[in-house]
Amino acid sequence: RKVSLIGVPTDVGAGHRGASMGPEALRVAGITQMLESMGVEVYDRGNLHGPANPFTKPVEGYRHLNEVIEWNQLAHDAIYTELKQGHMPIMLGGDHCLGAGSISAVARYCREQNKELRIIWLDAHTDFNTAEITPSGNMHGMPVACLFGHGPKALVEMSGHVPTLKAEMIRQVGIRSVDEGEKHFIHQAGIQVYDMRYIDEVGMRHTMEKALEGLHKDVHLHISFDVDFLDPEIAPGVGTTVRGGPNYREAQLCMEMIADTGLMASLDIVELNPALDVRNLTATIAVEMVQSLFGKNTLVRV
Ligand code: DIR
Ligand code: MN
Ligand code: MN
Ligand code: MN
Repeated sequence: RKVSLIGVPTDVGAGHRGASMGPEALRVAGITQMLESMGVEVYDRGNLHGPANPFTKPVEGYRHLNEVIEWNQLAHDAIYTELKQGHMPIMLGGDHCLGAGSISAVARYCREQNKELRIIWLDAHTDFNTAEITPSGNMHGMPVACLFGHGPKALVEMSGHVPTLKAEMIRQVGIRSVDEGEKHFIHQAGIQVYDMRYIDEVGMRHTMEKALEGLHKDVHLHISFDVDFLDPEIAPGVGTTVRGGPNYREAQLCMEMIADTGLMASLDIVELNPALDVRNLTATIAVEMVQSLFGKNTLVRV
């Protein structure tokens, strides 16, 4: 397997500074060495270069709109290039606004290849805000809405096909913070959300069985891993912690069940914020989660 690492060092979509240091923290935590130990051929493409964070207030519901668009276009282009070469792209974010560009590239590729697309969105948040309903103006809370056709034209149209996603293409897991307007909007859109209450009641195993239902060999499985999916007790290094997330074992099981499908074809790791981390613990745990996504098992699997 050939994997390309693409660092996208920006925090223009977030409310806190620091996610721009995420790519290097993941490298320091040994992501390349870990992947190599799993038998993967790793091509680290280094970091993309885009506009600085002006750290200004939102304008008409969007903070840093132009910078967000520019970074997303860069991410889109880089990820699409890797997919065309037959490499599995791993985007090292960067805040989650980049999900719009990244998934636009994946959707564009899938359309060309006649592949079915399935996204597993691991997050404490649904990221389904728009300029009209956002409480913050932070665009890391908006990528899913953009992919469903609601948002700035440049992002909504980035995949070359509007809307980029339909409800049947995405499952959200680990959700425990949804803003008031977002709640109604996500319901309207018909997205399948496995929130923490669901996970509490039926367990991670059944949750992932449901989320991964209906896959087959012509599916491109994309994982959008917002590190704030994890409980803050094990992952403090994120801008927007929400208590009550999956613990270490639950998160590992989630990743292992994704690995068992053998279908993961692209991955985003976003929202890691080294400025808020403790001795790179969160980056280290994120790398351990990715190791499970690549099929690490305790025992020989028969
Ligand atoms: C919140 C936070 N829903 C917002 N969103 C985050 O500002 O839109 N998403 N942190 O990852
Ligand atoms: Mn997110
Ligand atoms: Mn989140
Ligand atoms: Mn966030």
